[in-house]
Amino acid sequence: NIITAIGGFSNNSVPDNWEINPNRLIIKSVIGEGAFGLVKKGYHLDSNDDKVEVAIKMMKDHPTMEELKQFYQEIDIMKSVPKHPHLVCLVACVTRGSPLIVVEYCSKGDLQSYLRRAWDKLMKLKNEESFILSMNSQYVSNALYDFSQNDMTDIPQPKELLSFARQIVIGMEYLASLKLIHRDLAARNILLCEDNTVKISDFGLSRDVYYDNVYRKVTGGKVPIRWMALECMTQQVYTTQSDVWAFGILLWEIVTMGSTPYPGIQTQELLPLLKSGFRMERPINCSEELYAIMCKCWKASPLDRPTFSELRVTFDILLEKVS
Ligand code: ACK
Repeated sequence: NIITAIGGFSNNSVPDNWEINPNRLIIKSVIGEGAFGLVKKGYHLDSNDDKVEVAIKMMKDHPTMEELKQFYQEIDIMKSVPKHPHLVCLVACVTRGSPLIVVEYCSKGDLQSYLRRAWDKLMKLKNEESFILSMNSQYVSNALYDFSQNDMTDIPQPKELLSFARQIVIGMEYLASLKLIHRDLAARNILLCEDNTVKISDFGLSRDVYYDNVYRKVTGGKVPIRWMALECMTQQVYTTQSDVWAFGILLWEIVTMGSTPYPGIQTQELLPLLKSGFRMERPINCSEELYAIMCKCWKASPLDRPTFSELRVTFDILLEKVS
Protein backbone atom coordinates (compact mmCIF):
# COMPACT_ATOMS: atom_id res chain seq x y z
CA ASN A 1 0.00 0.00 0.00
CA ILE A 2 2.68 2.46 0.94
CA ILE A 3 4.60 1.64 -2.19
CA THR A 4 1.52 2.39 -4.25
CA ALA A 5 1.03 5.65 -2.39
CA ILE A 6 4.49 6.89 -3.22
CA GLY A 7 4.16 5.88 -6.82
CA GLY A 8 6.11 2.63 -7.04
CA PHE A 9 5.25 0.09 -9.70
CA SER A 10 5.59 -3.60 -9.97
CA ASN A 11 6.50 -4.68 -13.47
CA ASN A 12 9.40 -6.55 -11.94
CA SER A 13 7.40 -8.07 -9.10
CA VAL A 14 7.28 -11.81 -8.65
CA PRO A 15 4.51 -13.51 -10.64
CA ASP A 16 1.38 -14.02 -8.58
CA ASN A 17 -1.98 -15.71 -9.06
CA TRP A 18 -3.18 -12.88 -11.28
CA GLU A 19 -0.42 -13.31 -13.82
CA ILE A 20 -1.40 -15.32 -16.88
CA ASN A 21 0.31 -16.40 -20.05
CA PRO A 22 -1.11 -14.28 -22.92
CA ASN A 23 -1.86 -17.52 -24.79
CA ARG A 24 -4.72 -18.04 -22.30
CA LEU A 25 -6.46 -15.09 -24.00
CA ILE A 26 -8.50 -15.02 -27.20
CA ILE A 27 -8.54 -11.39 -28.26
CA LYS A 28 -11.44 -10.19 -30.41
CA SER A 29 -12.74 -6.81 -31.61
CA VAL A 30 -12.06 -3.33 -30.26
CA ILE A 31 -14.81 -2.08 -27.91
CA GLY A 32 -13.41 1.27 -27.02
CA GLU A 33 -10.47 3.40 -26.10
CA GLY A 34 -9.30 3.76 -22.53
CA ALA A 35 -6.84 6.06 -20.81
CA PHE A 36 -3.78 4.18 -22.07
CA GLY A 37 -4.89 2.48 -25.25
CA LEU A 38 -7.48 0.24 -26.81
CA VAL A 39 -9.97 -1.89 -24.93
CA LYS A 40 -10.82 -5.16 -26.71
CA LYS A 41 -13.40 -7.80 -26.12
CA GLY A 42 -12.08 -11.30 -25.64
CA TYR A 43 -12.12 -14.55 -23.75
CA HIS A 44 -9.99 -15.87 -20.96
CA LEU A 45 -9.46 -19.62 -20.83
CA ASP A 46 -9.81 -20.40 -17.15
CA SER A 47 -8.22 -23.31 -15.30
CA ASN A 48 -10.93 -25.67 -16.66
CA ASP A 49 -10.30 -24.34 -20.17
CA ASP A 50 -13.73 -22.71 -20.08
CA LYS A 51 -14.06 -19.48 -22.07
CA VAL A 52 -14.93 -16.50 -19.88
CA GLU A 53 -15.96 -13.25 -21.59
CA VAL A 54 -13.58 -10.45 -20.64
CA ALA A 55 -12.51 -6.93 -21.58
CA ILE A 56 -8.80 -6.55 -22.24
CA LYS A 57 -7.15 -3.18 -21.67
CA MET A 58 -4.05 -2.78 -23.75
CA MET A 59 -1.20 -0.32 -23.64
CA LYS A 60 -0.76 1.80 -26.75
CA ASP A 61 2.43 1.49 -28.78
CA HIS A 62 5.43 3.46 -27.56
CA PRO A 63 4.12 4.43 -24.12
CA THR A 64 6.02 6.96 -22.05
CA MET A 65 7.61 5.88 -18.76
CA GLU A 66 4.91 7.80 -16.91
CA GLU A 67 2.14 5.96 -18.80
CA LEU A 68 3.76 2.58 -18.13
CA LYS A 69 4.12 3.47 -14.47
CA GLN A 70 0.45 4.41 -14.26
CA PHE A 71 -0.60 1.24 -16.08
CA TYR A 72 1.31 -0.92 -13.58
CA GLN A 73 -0.09 1.17 -10.76
CA GLU A 74 -3.60 0.50 -12.05
CA ILE A 75 -2.82 -3.23 -12.01
CA ASP A 76 -1.52 -2.98 -8.43
CA ILE A 77 -4.59 -1.10 -7.20
CA MET A 78 -6.97 -3.53 -8.93
CA LYS A 79 -5.11 -6.49 -7.38
CA SER A 80 -5.49 -4.93 -3.94
CA VAL A 81 -9.27 -4.49 -4.18
CA PRO A 82 -11.31 -7.57 -3.24
CA LYS A 83 -14.05 -8.47 -5.71
CA HIS A 84 -17.24 -6.45 -5.34
CA PRO A 85 -20.53 -6.67 -7.31
CA HIS A 86 -20.47 -2.96 -8.16
CA LEU A 87 -16.85 -2.63 -9.23
CA VAL A 88 -15.38 -3.81 -12.54
CA CYS A 89 -12.98 -6.37 -11.10
CA LEU A 90 -9.68 -7.73 -12.27
CA VAL A 91 -9.75 -11.20 -13.86
CA ALA A 92 -6.06 -11.51 -14.69
CA CYS A 93 -3.10 -9.52 -15.91
CA VAL A 94 0.01 -9.78 -18.04
CA THR A 95 2.92 -7.73 -16.78
CA ARG A 96 5.66 -9.21 -18.97
CA GLY A 97 6.24 -7.87 -22.46
CA SER A 98 3.21 -5.87 -23.55
CA PRO A 99 1.21 -5.46 -20.37
CA LEU A 100 -2.51 -6.28 -20.36
CA ILE A 101 -5.27 -5.75 -17.83
CA VAL A 102 -8.05 -8.32 -18.09
CA VAL A 103 -11.32 -7.31 -16.42
CA GLU A 104 -14.92 -8.49 -16.23
CA TYR A 105 -16.89 -7.86 -19.41
CA CYS A 106 -19.90 -5.56 -19.16
CA SER A 107 -21.97 -6.18 -22.28
CA LYS A 108 -23.97 -2.92 -22.38
CA GLY A 109 -20.96 -0.61 -22.32
CA ASP A 110 -20.72 2.67 -20.48
CA LEU A 111 -23.66 4.36 -18.77
CA GLN A 112 -23.32 7.68 -20.59
CA SER A 113 -23.64 6.08 -24.04
CA TYR A 114 -26.41 3.78 -22.78
CA LEU A 115 -28.45 6.71 -21.46
CA ARG A 116 -27.91 8.73 -24.63
CA ARG A 117 -29.00 5.78 -26.80
CA ALA A 118 -32.10 5.32 -24.65
CA TRP A 119 -32.92 9.03 -24.90
CA ASP A 120 -32.53 8.98 -28.70
CA LYS A 121 -34.83 5.99 -28.87
CA LEU A 122 -37.39 7.78 -26.71
CA MET A 123 -37.25 10.86 -28.92
CA LYS A 124 -37.88 8.68 -31.96
CA LEU A 125 -40.90 7.16 -30.27
CA LYS A 126 -42.09 10.63 -29.41
CA ASN A 127 -41.82 11.68 -33.01
CA GLU A 128 -43.83 8.64 -33.96
CA GLU A 129 -46.51 10.01 -31.67
CA SER A 130 -46.87 6.79 -29.80
CA PHE A 131 -45.00 8.49 -27.04
CA ILE A 132 -46.93 9.96 -24.18
CA LEU A 133 -45.26 12.82 -22.43
CA SER A 134 -46.09 12.97 -18.78
CA MET A 135 -44.96 16.13 -17.09
CA ASN A 136 -45.23 14.84 -13.56
CA SER A 137 -43.04 11.79 -13.33
CA GLN A 138 -42.54 11.78 -9.63
CA TYR A 139 -38.99 10.64 -9.15
CA VAL A 140 -36.73 11.07 -12.10
CA SER A 141 -36.72 13.65 -14.82
CA ASN A 142 -36.96 13.10 -18.50
CA ALA A 143 -37.89 9.48 -18.14
CA LEU A 144 -41.28 10.54 -19.27
CA TYR A 145 -43.03 7.89 -21.14
CA ASP A 146 -45.80 5.43 -21.31
CA PHE A 147 -44.33 1.97 -20.93
CA SER A 148 -47.34 0.05 -22.08
CA GLN A 149 -47.42 0.13 -25.86
CA ASN A 150 -43.91 0.35 -27.19
CA ASP A 151 -40.77 -1.63 -27.47
CA MET A 152 -39.01 -0.40 -24.37
CA THR A 153 -35.98 -2.68 -24.62
CA ASP A 154 -33.03 -0.90 -23.12
CA ILE A 155 -35.01 2.13 -22.09
CA PRO A 156 -34.58 2.32 -18.33
CA GLN A 157 -37.64 3.06 -16.25
CA PRO A 158 -37.39 5.73 -13.53
CA LYS A 159 -37.05 3.07 -10.85
CA GLU A 160 -34.18 1.51 -12.75
CA LEU A 161 -32.41 4.88 -12.97
CA LEU A 162 -32.68 5.20 -9.21
CA SER A 163 -31.36 1.67 -8.86
CA PHE A 164 -28.32 2.61 -10.99
CA ALA A 165 -27.64 5.51 -8.61
CA ARG A 166 -27.99 3.26 -5.56
CA GLN A 167 -25.63 0.62 -6.97
CA ILE A 168 -23.03 3.30 -7.72
CA VAL A 169 -23.34 4.58 -4.15
CA ILE A 170 -22.79 1.05 -2.81
CA GLY A 171 -19.68 0.61 -4.97
CA MET A 172 -18.36 4.00 -3.87
CA GLU A 173 -19.04 3.27 -0.21
CA TYR A 174 -16.90 0.17 -0.62
CA LEU A 175 -14.07 2.06 -2.38
CA ALA A 176 -14.18 4.71 0.34
CA SER A 177 -13.98 2.01 3.02
CA LEU A 178 -10.74 0.85 1.36
CA LYS A 179 -9.51 4.45 1.53
CA LEU A 180 -9.47 4.76 -2.24
CA ILE A 181 -10.48 7.97 -3.97
CA HIS A 182 -11.77 7.52 -7.52
CA ARG A 183 -11.15 11.07 -8.81
CA ASP A 184 -12.99 10.48 -12.09
CA LEU A 185 -16.45 9.34 -11.11
CA ALA A 186 -18.72 10.08 -14.10
CA ALA A 187 -21.29 8.24 -16.23
CA ARG A 188 -18.59 7.48 -18.82
CA ASN A 189 -16.78 5.44 -16.16
CA ILE A 190 -19.77 3.36 -15.12
CA LEU A 191 -20.36 0.13 -17.05
CA LEU A 192 -23.56 -1.81 -17.50
CA CYS A 193 -23.89 -5.59 -17.54
CA GLU A 194 -26.40 -7.75 -19.38
CA ASP A 195 -28.63 -7.98 -16.28
CA ASN A 196 -28.45 -4.18 -15.73
CA THR A 197 -26.06 -4.41 -12.82
CA VAL A 198 -23.88 -1.32 -12.91
CA LYS A 199 -20.21 -1.36 -12.05
CA ILE A 200 -17.70 1.39 -11.38
CA SER A 201 -14.77 1.20 -13.75
CA ASP A 202 -11.34 2.78 -13.92
CA PHE A 203 -11.01 2.88 -10.14
CA GLY A 204 -7.55 1.44 -10.70
CA LEU A 205 -6.57 4.94 -11.74
CA SER A 206 -7.65 6.15 -8.34
CA ARG A 207 -5.29 7.10 -5.60
CA ASP A 208 -4.50 5.33 -2.44
CA VAL A 209 -4.82 7.76 0.43
CA TYR A 210 -3.15 5.71 3.07
CA TYR A 211 -1.68 8.65 4.93
CA ASP A 212 -4.19 11.38 5.59
CA ASN A 213 -7.25 10.66 3.45
CA VAL A 214 -6.19 13.45 1.14
CA TYR A 215 -4.55 13.19 -2.25
CA ARG A 216 -2.84 16.23 -3.70
CA LYS A 217 -2.46 16.18 -7.41
CA VAL A 218 1.00 17.29 -8.39
CA THR A 219 1.40 16.57 -12.06
CA GLY A 220 -0.68 17.84 -14.95
CA GLY A 221 -2.86 15.74 -17.19
CA LYS A 222 -6.44 15.86 -18.34
CA VAL A 223 -8.87 16.82 -15.61
CA PRO A 224 -12.62 16.27 -15.61
CA ILE A 225 -13.48 19.93 -14.81
CA ARG A 226 -17.27 19.58 -14.98
CA TRP A 227 -17.21 16.77 -12.38
CA MET A 228 -14.74 18.49 -10.06
CA ALA A 229 -15.51 19.81 -6.60
CA LEU A 230 -14.54 23.38 -5.77
CA GLU A 231 -11.57 22.35 -3.62
CA CYS A 232 -10.23 20.16 -6.45
CA MET A 233 -10.19 23.19 -8.75
CA THR A 234 -8.76 25.64 -6.23
CA GLN A 235 -6.37 23.49 -4.20
CA GLN A 236 -6.00 20.24 -6.17
CA VAL A 237 -7.17 18.41 -3.06
CA TYR A 238 -9.06 15.17 -3.65
CA THR A 239 -10.94 13.30 -0.96
CA THR A 240 -13.83 10.84 -0.76
CA GLN A 241 -15.99 13.96 -0.26
CA SER A 242 -14.86 15.30 -3.64
CA ASP A 243 -15.98 11.94 -5.08
CA VAL A 244 -19.36 12.71 -3.45
CA TRP A 245 -19.49 16.00 -5.40
CA ALA A 246 -18.78 14.04 -8.62
CA PHE A 247 -21.53 11.60 -7.65
CA GLY A 248 -23.95 14.56 -7.51
CA ILE A 249 -22.96 15.45 -11.08
CA LEU A 250 -23.34 11.80 -12.09
CA LEU A 251 -26.83 11.82 -10.60
CA TRP A 252 -27.59 14.85 -12.77
CA GLU A 253 -26.25 12.93 -15.82
CA ILE A 254 -28.57 10.02 -15.01
CA VAL A 255 -31.59 12.26 -14.51
CA THR A 256 -30.97 14.08 -17.80
CA MET A 257 -30.30 10.82 -19.69
CA GLY A 258 -26.66 11.53 -20.40
CA SER A 259 -26.52 15.31 -20.94
CA THR A 260 -23.22 17.13 -20.48
CA PRO A 261 -23.18 18.98 -17.15
CA TYR A 262 -23.41 22.80 -17.05
CA PRO A 263 -24.97 23.11 -20.52
CA GLY A 264 -24.18 26.42 -22.21
CA ILE A 265 -21.32 27.17 -19.83
CA GLN A 266 -17.68 27.22 -20.94
CA THR A 267 -15.25 25.34 -18.71
CA GLN A 268 -13.24 28.49 -18.02
CA GLU A 269 -16.36 30.21 -16.70
CA LEU A 270 -17.06 27.44 -14.24
CA LEU A 271 -14.75 28.21 -11.32
CA PRO A 272 -15.83 31.83 -10.75
CA LEU A 273 -19.46 30.79 -11.14
CA LEU A 274 -19.19 27.97 -8.61
CA LYS A 275 -17.26 30.22 -6.21
CA SER A 276 -20.07 32.74 -6.35
CA GLY A 277 -22.48 30.01 -5.27
CA PHE A 278 -23.92 29.09 -8.66
CA ARG A 279 -25.06 25.46 -9.08
CA MET A 280 -26.94 23.66 -11.86
CA GLU A 281 -30.66 24.17 -11.70
CA ARG A 282 -33.19 21.41 -11.18
CA PRO A 283 -33.61 19.53 -14.45
CA ILE A 284 -37.15 19.64 -15.75
CA ASN A 285 -39.23 17.05 -13.94
CA CYS A 286 -36.47 16.03 -11.56
CA SER A 287 -38.19 15.57 -8.23
CA GLU A 288 -37.41 18.13 -5.51
CA GLU A 289 -36.23 15.23 -3.40
CA LEU A 290 -33.62 14.06 -5.89
CA TYR A 291 -32.53 17.63 -6.63
CA ALA A 292 -32.03 18.24 -2.91
CA ILE A 293 -29.62 15.25 -2.85
CA MET A 294 -27.62 16.70 -5.74
CA CYS A 295 -27.43 20.10 -4.08
CA LYS A 296 -26.14 18.56 -0.85
CA CYS A 297 -23.40 16.81 -2.82
CA TRP A 298 -22.40 20.23 -4.19
CA LYS A 299 -22.01 22.01 -0.85
CA ALA A 300 -18.90 24.19 -0.86
CA SER A 301 -17.61 22.65 2.33
CA PRO A 302 -16.76 18.93 1.87
CA LEU A 303 -17.91 18.09 5.39
CA ASP A 304 -21.37 19.49 4.68
CA ARG A 305 -21.83 16.93 1.90
CA PRO A 306 -23.43 13.56 2.68
CA THR A 307 -21.13 10.55 2.98
CA PHE A 308 -21.61 7.58 0.65
CA SER A 309 -22.99 5.63 3.63
CA GLU A 310 -25.60 8.33 4.21
CA LEU A 311 -26.40 8.38 0.51
CA ARG A 312 -26.95 4.62 0.55
CA VAL A 313 -29.59 4.99 3.24
CA THR A 314 -31.20 7.87 1.32
CA PHE A 315 -31.42 5.80 -1.87
CA ASP A 316 -32.71 2.75 -0.02
CA ILE A 317 -35.58 4.90 1.26
CA LEU A 318 -36.21 6.52 -2.14
CA LEU A 319 -36.31 3.15 -3.87
CA GLU A 320 -38.62 1.68 -1.29
CA LYS A 321 -41.05 4.49 -2.04
CA VAL A 322 -41.20 3.60 -5.73
CA SER A 323 -41.47 -0.16 -5.32
O1 ACK B 1 -19.31 2.32 -24.17
P1 ACK B 1 -18.12 1.46 -24.29
O2 ACK B 1 -18.18 0.35 -25.26
O3 ACK B 1 -17.74 0.84 -22.87
O4 ACK B 1 -16.80 2.33 -24.48
C1 ACK B 1 -15.97 2.33 -23.35
C2 ACK B 1 -14.53 2.03 -23.74
O5 ACK B 1 -14.33 0.63 -23.50
C3 ACK B 1 -13.49 2.84 -22.97
O6 ACK B 1 -13.55 2.62 -21.62
C4 ACK B 1 -15.48 0.04 -23.01
N1 ACK B 1 -15.12 -0.81 -21.89
C5 ACK B 1 -14.16 -0.58 -20.97
N2 ACK B 1 -14.14 -1.56 -20.07
C6 ACK B 1 -15.11 -2.44 -20.43
C7 ACK B 1 -15.61 -3.64 -19.86
N3 ACK B 1 -15.06 -4.14 -18.74
N4 ACK B 1 -16.63 -4.25 -20.46
C8 ACK B 1 -17.18 -3.73 -21.55
N5 ACK B 1 -16.76 -2.59 -22.15
C9 ACK B 1 -15.74 -1.95 -21.58
C10 ACK B 1 -16.39 1.14 -22.53
